[in-house]
Order: sequence, then structure tokens, then C-alpha cells
Amino acid sequence: MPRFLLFLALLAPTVSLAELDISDAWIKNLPPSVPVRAGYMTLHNAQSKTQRIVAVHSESFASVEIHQTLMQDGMMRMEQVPALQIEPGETVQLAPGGLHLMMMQPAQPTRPGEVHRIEIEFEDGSRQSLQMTVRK
Ligand SMILES: [Cu+2]
Repeated sequence: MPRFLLFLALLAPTVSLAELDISDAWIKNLPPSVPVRAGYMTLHNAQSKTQRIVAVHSESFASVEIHQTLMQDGMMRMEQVPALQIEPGETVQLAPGGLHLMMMQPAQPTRPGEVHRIEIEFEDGSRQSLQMTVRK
């Protein structure tokens, strides 16, 4: 592919094909000694049908789970969410203290500024890929 076309492809929004509008997707950086990272983003369903995210994949991590942070008996704990459902018109925030991606065992130590590609898998088997930036 000519370089300028590749450049355009990288710049082009994926909205036309995408099931969800995804913004502000980022990964909280942690020292290499910590085996997990938390990932955050805003998901908006502008389509007319309900979307259900059933899995998240990334070659940069051994596995990725969707987690919910809960307060139980005064203690914060996390629980895996088997599927994340987003109704038409709904916006769901993955944010510190709430829903997040739990990204296990990075293949390489993460560094601020890096971009990692992930894929969201929907109930019907279709996938949407996006990029997440590592931040301090
Ligand atoms: Cu978690």
C-alpha cells in the first residue's frame, strides 16, 4: 500500500463499520513488576440495536477481562462481568472505580505513549478493533 494511503487509513475513523463509537480509550501504566493493567474508555451505541460485548482480545496481553469494581462490607473488590450490554442511545463509561478492562500479563513492559490494539468481540461473533494509549 502506498505510504500516503496507509496514513489516510490510520487517520480515517472506523465509525462507518463500527458497532460502537469508542472514545478516550486508555491504559493506566504501572511498573513492570505489576502483572495487570486497567483499561478505560467511553462506549456509545449510536445504532438501533442492542450491542453485547462478550469478549476482549489483544495480542499485547495474555488475556483481557471486563471487570466491575464493587464496594462490599467497606472493601473494594472486583468481579468479572461476563457480558457488557449497551442499549441503543446508551453511553457506558469504563472509568477508574467502576467498570474497566482488566488486562493480564503484558507481553512487554508498558510505557506511557504506547498504543496497543485491542479487539472487542460481540455476541454475533463480529469484532471491532480499536487502539488504546498508555498513560501515566
Ligand atoms: Cu479488575
